[in-house]
Amino acid sequence: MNVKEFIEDLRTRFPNEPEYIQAVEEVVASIADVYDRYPAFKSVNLLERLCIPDRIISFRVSWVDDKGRVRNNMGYRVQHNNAIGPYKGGIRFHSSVNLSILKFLAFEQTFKNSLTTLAMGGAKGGSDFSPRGKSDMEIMRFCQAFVNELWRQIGPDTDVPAGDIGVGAREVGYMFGWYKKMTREFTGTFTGKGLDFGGSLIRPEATGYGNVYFLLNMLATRGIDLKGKRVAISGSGNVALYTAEKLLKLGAKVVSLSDSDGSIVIPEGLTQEMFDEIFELKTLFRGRISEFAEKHPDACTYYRRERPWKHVKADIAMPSATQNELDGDDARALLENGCIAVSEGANMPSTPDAIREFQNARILYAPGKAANAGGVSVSGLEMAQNSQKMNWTAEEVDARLCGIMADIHEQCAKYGKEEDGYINYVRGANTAGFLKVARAMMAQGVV
Ligand code: NDP
Ligand code: 2IT
Repeated sequence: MNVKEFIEDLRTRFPNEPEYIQAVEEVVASIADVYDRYPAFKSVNLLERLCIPDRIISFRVSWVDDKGRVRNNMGYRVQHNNAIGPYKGGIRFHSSVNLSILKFLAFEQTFKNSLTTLAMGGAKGGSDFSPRGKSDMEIMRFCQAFVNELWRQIGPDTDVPAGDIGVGAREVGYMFGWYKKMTREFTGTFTGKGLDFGGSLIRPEATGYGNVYFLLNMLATRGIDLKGKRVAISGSGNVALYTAEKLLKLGAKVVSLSDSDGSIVIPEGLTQEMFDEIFELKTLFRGRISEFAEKHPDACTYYRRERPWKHVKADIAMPSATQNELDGDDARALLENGCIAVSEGANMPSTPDAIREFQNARILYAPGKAANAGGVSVSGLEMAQNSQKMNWTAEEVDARLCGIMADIHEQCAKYGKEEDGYINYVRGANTAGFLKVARAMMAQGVV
C-alpha cells in the first residue's frame, strides 16, 4: 500500500478535515505492513471502507433559550463502523464541534472499541452547542431537541450513545428521558445513565481509573513504582478528576490540572483536601479552576490561557482535556524535565510531532485509544447489565475494568514490541484494533 497516495486522495476528497486526516494518517502508517501482508484485504478495498464512515447523520437543532429567543445549532452522528457490534461512542457538546472532529473521534472509537474485547462498533456524535453558562432548563431543552432529531437512528442494538466533553450524567439523563418518551420503550440505548435507571456503578470513574490501570501496566514493564511519582494532568472534567482521585489513592502526586481558561501547577502536589475542594467546585458548582487558584495562592500558581506542560516538573503526563493539546514544544519541555511516561486520557491530545518526540526518547507512551478505553469498556458492561436486567457490584465492575485494561496492554505489547524490546503502543494498539475489525469485515462481504 502506498500510504502517501492513500492519504493524499483522502485529503482531496475531504478537504478542511484536518483532525480526521490526522487520525487516519497515524493508523494507516502503522498498519501498512500488516495490510500489505494479506492481499485479500486489498482485493476488497478494505482500507477505504474502514476509513470512510458508514454513514453521517446531520441536522439542525432548534431550541428556545430562557429569554424566549430561538437558537439554532448543528447536530451530528457519525456511524463509523459496526462490523463487530452496534455503533457505540460518546456525544460531545462544545462550541468547537465540527464534522472533522467527530469523524476523527468516530474513527478512533472503532479501533478503541475493538481493543476492549467487547462487541462494540465505533461512532461519535455531538453539537456545536456550548453548555457553558446555560441554565439547567436550557440544557434540558437542547438535549430534548437534539434527541428529537436523532432518536430514529439509535437503539440498543443499533447505536448506543454516551457522554464526552460537555456531556455527563445530567445531559445523558435528559437525552435518555426524551428517547424513552419518543420510543415508548425502556432500553439501554444510552450509557452513562443515572444509577437509578440502568446506569452502571464505576461508569463515571471508568475512564480515569482505567487510564491509571493502563499506566500501572506500562510502568510494570520497566519495574517502576507509581508511588511518589509526580503526575501532570490537564483538564478538570470527568476524565481528569477521576484520574487524579485514583492517583492520590495510590500515593502519586498530582502536580497540575487545567480548564479551557488556564492551568494550575501545584509543586508539592494536591492534598486529599484540596482534591475534594476541586471536585466539589467542578462537579457541584461547575466553577473554574482559577477560583481554586485564587483561594490557594501559596499552594499553587495559575497560568492564564496556558497549558500546564511547560510549567511543570513531572515524571508522568496524563493529558485529559482535548485533542492536540500537547505539541512538539510541550513534549520537548516535558522530556527535559524528566518525564518518563505519557498515558492519554483524552482522544488524540498529542500532536504527531509530540508523539515522535516521546517515541524517539523511548519513553512509555500510550495513545488514547488504548489508555482511555476504560470509559467505553464500562459502557459495554452497562449494556451487558441492561440486557440482563441486572446490576453488578462496584467491585465486580472495577475488577472487570482492571482485567480489560490489562488485556488491552497485552494486545499492545504483542503487536507493538520492536526489535530492541521497546513497546510501540501506537503500532500495537492500531494493529490489534485493526485486525479484529478487518477479520469481521472480510467475513461479512462488501457491505
Ligand atoms: P469534560 O467536559 O468533563 O471535561 C473536559 C475538560 O477539558 C474540562 O476541564 C474542559 O475545560 C477542558 N477542555 C475542553 N475543551 C478544551 C479545549 N478546547 N481547550 C482546553 N481545555 C479544554 O470532558 P471529559 O473529561 O469527559 O473528556 C475529556 C477528554 O477525554 C476528551 O478528549 C474526551 O474525548 C476524552 N474521553 C472521555 C471519555 C469519557 O468517558 N468521558 C472516555 C474516553 C475519552 P472547560 O471546563 O473550561 O471547558
Ligand atoms: O471517547 C470515548 O471513548 C467516550 N467518550 C466514551 C464512549 C462511550 O460510549 O462510553
